[in-house]
Amino acid sequence: MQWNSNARIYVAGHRGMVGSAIWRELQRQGYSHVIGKTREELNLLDQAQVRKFFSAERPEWVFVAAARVGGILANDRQPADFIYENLAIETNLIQAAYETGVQKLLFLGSSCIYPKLAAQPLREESLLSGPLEPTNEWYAIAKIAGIKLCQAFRRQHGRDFISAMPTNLYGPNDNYDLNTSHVLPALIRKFHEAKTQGEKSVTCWGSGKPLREFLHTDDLARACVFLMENYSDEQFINVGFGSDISIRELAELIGRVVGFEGQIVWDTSKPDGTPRKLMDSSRIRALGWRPEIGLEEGIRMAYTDFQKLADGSLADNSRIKL
Ligand code: GFB
Repeated sequence: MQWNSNARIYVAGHRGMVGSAIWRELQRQGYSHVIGKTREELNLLDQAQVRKFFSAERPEWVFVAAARVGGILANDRQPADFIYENLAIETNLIQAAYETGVQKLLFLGSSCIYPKLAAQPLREESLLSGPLEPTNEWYAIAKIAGIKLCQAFRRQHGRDFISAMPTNLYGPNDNYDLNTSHVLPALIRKFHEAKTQGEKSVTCWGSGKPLREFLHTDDLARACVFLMENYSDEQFINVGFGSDISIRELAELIGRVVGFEGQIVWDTSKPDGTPRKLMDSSRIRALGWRPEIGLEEGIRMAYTDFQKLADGSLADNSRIKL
């Protein structure tokens, strides 16, 4: 069921990896009135600015794709930034959406909200059933609070605010800064630079044993628009790919795609994090959504994007920290 195609739709975080994918999907589906604000135009940490923006623009749909995100090391090293900024962004957006009568809001969390050792695949019911993964509990608690905010505004005020929990993501506009990025973009960059610089080996973090599930952001964007058009429930909903891969196999796959033939070395002084976080996505699959981009195909697409950044042929690569 498509919403009216000229609904006023605000995508918070529209220039990030997830927000830009949602933006492209909305345009693909013919939504013509999509609003985005850069950090310079609207500081989402400033409640007064957010209230002023919502009062002026009066969006009818809101996608909360803005967040302070990062890989395992960034989360572990900057706990205050990850918990404070994500709490501030989500409380400012959700409160302003309530105050200005936004008709529907989709909040995006992450698979790290689940307990470190929860039964796999991760079902939504396992939320808060055990201790979190220490390296990202700060981000996880902020995202759990976001889910609860949406549920509370539905219970107390009848607002149609929903939440989706994506698995590990990758795609265009990803972050390639090796200190703050997630594993997939980090390894694309590491293997590319090792190949172009004739290095003999690439160093990856941890043991390589953890398993991770990866979903391309174009598939997530299709799920987000699908949920906005078709889902209205207090229950938050997992959005996963459906299978996972060890970090070691991922490194070997990315090495093959990039064409690096040297050695892979494992730096076990770096944390492994959660041993596994494969999501049970049967709820959204039962509604009719399916991922369409396989991992190898997606990695090839991501590598092509990275090469455009690396050789500077992408006009605006200021947003990607290389
Ligand atoms: O993607 P990643 O940083 O985050 O790490 P998580 C995934 C696994 O890849 C870990 C290993 O076991 C890392 O040790 N790894 C190997 C690497 N080489 C590298 C490398 O060069 N860079 C990085 N980054 N990892 C995140 C959470 O957990 O998942 C976030 O910290 C968020 O909050 C995100 O929830 C979805 O998958 O472990």
